[in-house]
Amino acid sequence: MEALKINSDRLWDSLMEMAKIGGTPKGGCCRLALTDLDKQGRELYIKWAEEAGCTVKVDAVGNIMCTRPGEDMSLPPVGTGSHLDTQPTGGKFDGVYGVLAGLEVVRSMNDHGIKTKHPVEISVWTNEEGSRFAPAMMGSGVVSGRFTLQEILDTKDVDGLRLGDELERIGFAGETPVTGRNFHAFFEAHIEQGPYLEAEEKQVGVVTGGQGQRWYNAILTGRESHAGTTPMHLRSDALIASSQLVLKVEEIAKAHPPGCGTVGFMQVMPNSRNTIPGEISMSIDLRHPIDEELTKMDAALKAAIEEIEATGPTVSLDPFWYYEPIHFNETCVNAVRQATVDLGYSHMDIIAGAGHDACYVSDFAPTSMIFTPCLNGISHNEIESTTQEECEGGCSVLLNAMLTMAEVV
Ligand code: HGY
Ligand code: MN
Ligand code: MN
Ligand code: MN
Repeated sequence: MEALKINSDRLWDSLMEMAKIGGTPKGGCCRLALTDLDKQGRELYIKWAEEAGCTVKVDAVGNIMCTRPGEDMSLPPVGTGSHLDTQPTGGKFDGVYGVLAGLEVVRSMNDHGIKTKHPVEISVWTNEEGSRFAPAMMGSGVVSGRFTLQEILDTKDVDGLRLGDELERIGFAGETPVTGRNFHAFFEAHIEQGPYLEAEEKQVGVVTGGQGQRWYNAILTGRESHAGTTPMHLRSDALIASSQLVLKVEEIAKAHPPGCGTVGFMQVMPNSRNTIPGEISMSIDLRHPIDEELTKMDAALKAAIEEIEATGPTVSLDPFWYYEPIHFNETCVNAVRQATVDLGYSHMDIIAGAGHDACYVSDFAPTSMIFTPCLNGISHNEIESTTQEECEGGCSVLLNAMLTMAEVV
C-alpha cells in the first residue's frame, strides 16, 4: 500500500485550538496536571475523539483511552498517544502534538475508509511532566507497574493538595483498572525538544531509545540568624551550601558528557532578605544515555555532598526516582524508519533526551517514538515552536507505521 498523507490543516487547527486552553501571553501554554485547565483540555480532546468515532474510557489514575474499533476486537490494539499536561511555562506542542497526531491518524483512517485488523487506541497519559506532582510520567508509570496506584494517588503538590483528590475534583478518577493494559505496538510522536534534528537538517527522528534519569530531593540545613549581627565566620548559611551544590551538579554533568544535570526547583527558608537562610529544599535532575555513567554521576553527587557537609550545613538527599536508559523495540523502530523512507523524509536515529510515556510503555509493549524538529531545539519554554509542515511529517510517519502494525484489511 502506498504511503498515505494526513490532513495537515486539520492537525494544525486542532493544535492551535487546544493551545487556547491555558494559553499564555508569550504564546505558550500552562495546563498543569489535574488543574481546571487540564480538565478543559481533556474534555475537549474527548469530544474530538468521540466525534471521530472512538469509544472513550478513563482509568483509575486518569489516563484517557480512545479506541477506534478493529475488525478483530480480541486482538491487542496498536496504540499511540502522549500527554496534555504542560510545564508552567510550557509550549503549544510538548505532549500535545503526540495526542493530536494520534487523533489525526484516526481521522485520516476514517477519511480513507481504512479498516484495520487490530483496534487503534490513543492514550492521553496523566501527569507526564512531573512539574506539579513529582515524579514525571505518572500515568504511564502506574500502568507499567513502575509505581503503585496508591502511592501516586497519595502524592501531594507543593500546596499539600493530594493527587487523588484533584483527580476526583476534575472528574477524571475513572473506573477502568490500571492493570492489564496491552498493545500490539505503541508509537509516540513528539517534538524532539532538543537541537539535533534541526542542526542536521533532518525532517524525522527515528527514536531508538531514551536516556536514564535520576531525580533527587535535597534538603540543606544551616542556621537562621541575623544578617547584620552574625559575623561571616560564625554563619551556617544553607543557601551558600546549596549554591556550591548547584555548581557541583553542573560540574558532574560536564564531566560525564553527554549527561545532563539540572537544579530547577529551590525553596529558601525563611526567604527573608535580612535573615541568613536556614533551610533550602532543592531538586536535582541527572540524566545519561549510559547506565554506568549515570551511576558514576550519582556517586559523584554523594561525594560532593560529603564535601559540603564538612563545611557545616547538613544535607539530606532523597533519591526518589530513577529509571535506567530505555532501548525501544527493533520491529517498531524499523516500522518508523520504513514509513519515513516510504514518505521520502530525511531522517536520523536519535536517543530521547527527555522522558516520555513511551519509555514506560516499553516496559510492557513493543514501542518506539517519532521525533519532529522544533525551532532552535527550545522546549519547556513559552516560545517553543515548530512548523505545520514538520507536524505533518511526523504525523504521516505515525499513520503509516501504525497501519503497518495494525494490518489493513
Ligand atoms: O522531564 C522530562 O524529560 C519530561 O518533560 N517529563
Ligand atoms: Mn512531553
Ligand atoms: Mn515536557
Ligand atoms: Mn511524553
